Amino acid sequence: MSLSKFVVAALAMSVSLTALGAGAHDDGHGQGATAGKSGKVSDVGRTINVEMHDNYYEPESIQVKPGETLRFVVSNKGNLVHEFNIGTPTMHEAHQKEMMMMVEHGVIQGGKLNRDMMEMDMGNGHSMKHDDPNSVLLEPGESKEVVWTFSEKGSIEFACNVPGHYQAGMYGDVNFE
Ligand SMILES: [Cu+2]
Repeated sequence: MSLSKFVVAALAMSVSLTALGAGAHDDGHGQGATAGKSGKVSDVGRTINVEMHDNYYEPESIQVKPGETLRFVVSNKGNLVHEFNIGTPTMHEAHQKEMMMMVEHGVIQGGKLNRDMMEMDMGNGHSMKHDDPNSVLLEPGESKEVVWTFSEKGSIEFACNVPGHYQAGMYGDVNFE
């Protein structure tokens, strides 16, 4: 599909998406079931500052207790768009396909994000909004918070699913005490 056709289709679809409301995507329960859930600010016990560089995180791993709620203050110190996403390896793999689409549609362009386009629907009921509670997607110089309650012990990583970044080593382990 050409870009102009995509835009027209996306505009048409966004009307119906708005009518449905964003509720279906807000809670993230479906995919967050094994990684934890969106946390309450009042439950935050610790704050962890995470720096994103090209292409690695600082710190490279974190230590948590099962059920602990953390506030992550995530800053992009690199020159490229980066993501901080908490999930299982399977979740990250699935998300990498979505991120590939975002690059193909010009939503992610190296160091820039097209936020207008992120509002649009891709034609399959998903938007490229990227507003799941377990992740933030940031341009260079941006900073945002994620408040997350971890579940029981599991195989959980924080990762950047911008195409090529995970493969370049941009992920870190969540180690349970
Ligand atoms: Cu990245």
